Amino acid sequence: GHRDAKVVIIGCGIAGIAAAQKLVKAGFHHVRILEATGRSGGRIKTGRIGDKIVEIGANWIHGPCEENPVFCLARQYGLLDPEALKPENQALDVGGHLPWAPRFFSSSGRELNAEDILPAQKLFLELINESSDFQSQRGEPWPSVGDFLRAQVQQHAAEKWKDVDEATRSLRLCVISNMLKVECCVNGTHTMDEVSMGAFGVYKTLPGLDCTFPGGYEGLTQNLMAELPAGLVTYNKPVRCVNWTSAKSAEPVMVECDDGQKLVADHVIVTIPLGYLKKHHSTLFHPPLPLHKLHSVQRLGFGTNNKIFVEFDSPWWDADCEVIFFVWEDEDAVVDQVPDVQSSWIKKLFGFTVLKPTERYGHLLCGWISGHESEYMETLSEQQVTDAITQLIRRFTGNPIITPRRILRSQWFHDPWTCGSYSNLGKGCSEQDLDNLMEPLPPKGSKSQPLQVLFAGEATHHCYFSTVHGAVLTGWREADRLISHYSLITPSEFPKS
Ligand code: 6YU
Repeated sequence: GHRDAKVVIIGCGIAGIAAAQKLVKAGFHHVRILEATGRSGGRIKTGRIGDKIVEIGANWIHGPCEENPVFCLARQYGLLDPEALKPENQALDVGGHLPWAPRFFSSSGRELNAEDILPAQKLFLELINESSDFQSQRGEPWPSVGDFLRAQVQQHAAEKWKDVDEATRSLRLCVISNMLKVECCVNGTHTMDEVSMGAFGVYKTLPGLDCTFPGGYEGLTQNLMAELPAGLVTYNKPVRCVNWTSAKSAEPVMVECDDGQKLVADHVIVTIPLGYLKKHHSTLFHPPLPLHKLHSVQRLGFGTNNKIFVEFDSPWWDADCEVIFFVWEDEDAVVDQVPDVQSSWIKKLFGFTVLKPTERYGHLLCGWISGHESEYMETLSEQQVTDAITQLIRRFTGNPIITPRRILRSQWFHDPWTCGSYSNLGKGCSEQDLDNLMEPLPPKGSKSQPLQVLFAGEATHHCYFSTVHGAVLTGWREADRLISHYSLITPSEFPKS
């Protein structure tokens, strides 16, 4: 029965924690989590710059509303600001876009006039929405979102902006390049040229104005962990191989750890990030993954998005400013990649969000950078990154004396247990790939023991992939899969509550 079933969960990120919570509540007595690192939370990772709390990983609750499990848990644990709990806040639907009043600075060291660039912002937003709607149409008329956007923008500029003076038209195109870089960060991709057009609308947003955890996102994982039995998680225990069987036998799964320890289990829930699976699938599973599953692991995208926190003694931006964009005046070709990563990686950084409120964060900005440029940034020393950021800000503001006090950056690509930031639907992907990824082993139709290996984690959610709420729901989904499996065979054994 389910009480005796041995369940091993690999990974103590939010998906693994959510799965454990649900199984334990349902009366499973032999649940354990094996975690490679010395901490829980995975890509939920709260850090400090000086005495200020910052998020190295997940930042917002995307779409805080009743349907969002992260919002409901955070509210239950008392982790949110009163503002975020207001019904008005939950009702606001911005369709996943950042509802901020932006400031634009250009590479020639001047602040740009909002009216000059408003048409570019409007056009870009329209085209992004159109990209999402393509899902409902048949076929894939454009190879990627990037190809679509570039073609549409260039056509629009030639037809609708032909009477606009040359300098303004060029500037608008440069603004669009900047917005493409923002979109790369949102999607966790190197370039929008790698994001599937046909599948862009698969990702769904929830209503509610995105909010943050004033005491840190880790409050969520800590509260959930506190409800689990002590000793359920074994830390510093990387799993090397999951031995399952496709043969007709009742043999349980054998999990082999890096330190040589071997554990048997009836069921293993794998919550390992897609980035790690891409790199290590051939050694992680024995026998190897079935081909359809392997191909989906390879096809689905997993990109890098990093943050660079920059602290100042005094602000060089206005008190009401929430986001600062940097527009390169040589980028009117509608581009989201730099010509040479080593010499110009910094051009990929789209700008900064301002951490608010000032009483809590002081004068702290968060820079965002995605893609190969971001992966290269990770290899540089903190001093090299500081120098590049300082030069960039001085150039764009025209103020030659601005000097950061200190910086702190994330390095998700070189994190050996994550190998990037989050998943996206790459070129040629469809919902079928997400279905393949979440399908348990052995695959349907097999005669061997069912539900040996189950798959949860951010990248396995069919419409909320790349988010914390998506990850929570996948942990619960796989726990439910086991719960209903056992309730079908031994319904009387379940607690009545
Ligand atoms: C969100 C946000 N957010 C910014 C940045 C990042 C992410 N996300 P985990 O990795 O947590 O756990 C796996 C564990 O497994 C881990 O502990 C490993 O150590 C362990 N492990 C690995 N290998 C192992 C082995 N061999 N043996 C044992 N253990 C092993 N999400 O809701 N709001 O603001 C952001 C952001 C920089 C890096 C984010 C955000 C993503 C979440 O962090 C992430 O999904 C979950 O934490 C994953 O949990 P998990 O348990 O699955 O894995 C149109 C369209 C667009 C589509 N995208 C739009 C949405 C935008 C996404 N937003 C992201 C934005 C930010 C800023």
